[in-house]
Amino acid sequence: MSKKVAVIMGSDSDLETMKPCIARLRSFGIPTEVRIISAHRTPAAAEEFASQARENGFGAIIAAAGKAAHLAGVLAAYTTLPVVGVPIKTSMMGGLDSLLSMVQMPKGIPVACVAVDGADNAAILCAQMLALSDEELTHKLTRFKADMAAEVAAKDRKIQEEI
Ligand code: RP5
Repeated sequence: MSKKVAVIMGSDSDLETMKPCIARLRSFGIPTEVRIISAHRTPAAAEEFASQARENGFGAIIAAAGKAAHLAGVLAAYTTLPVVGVPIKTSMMGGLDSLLSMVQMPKGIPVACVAVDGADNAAILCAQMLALSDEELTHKLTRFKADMAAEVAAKDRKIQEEI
C-alpha cells in the first residue's frame, strides 16, 4: 500500500482549482486526504497536522494557498516530509503574489513549488516522489507518460491531415 498524500488548502475557495490534483492522485491509487487548514486562520491546526503527518502515514504534503500564501512554508517548518506548494491564482495579481510568497522560502526550509494553479503537476510530482520506493506506482507513472506521448502523437497526425 502506497503512503498517503495530504492535499491541504488554505480555504474552500481553493477546492475547484485543486480538484484535478485530487483526481490525479486517486487515479494513481494513492490514498489521499483532503483538508482545509489555514496558516493564518488556524495556525495551531497547521502545526498539529504537519508535525504528526509522517507518523500518520503520509509520504508527501501538497499545500495550496493564495495571496500571502504561507501555508506550504508553515507546514514545511513542522515536518521533514517533502512539501509541494500550489500557488493559487488571485484576482489582484494573477497569482504572482501567491507564487512569490510560496517559492521564496528561506534557506533550510524548502518548498517545491509548481506553477500558478498547477494542481495536476503537484499530484504527478508527489507520485514520482512516492514511486522512489514503490514499484507498482513506478509502472503506473511509466504508463501515464506513454499515454501522454501517444496523445500528442495522435494530435500531430491529425494536424498533418487537416493542414
Ligand atoms: C488564502 O486566501 C486561501 O488559500 C485562498 O486562496 C485565499 C482566499 O481565501 P478566502 O478568503 O476565499 O477564504 O488563505
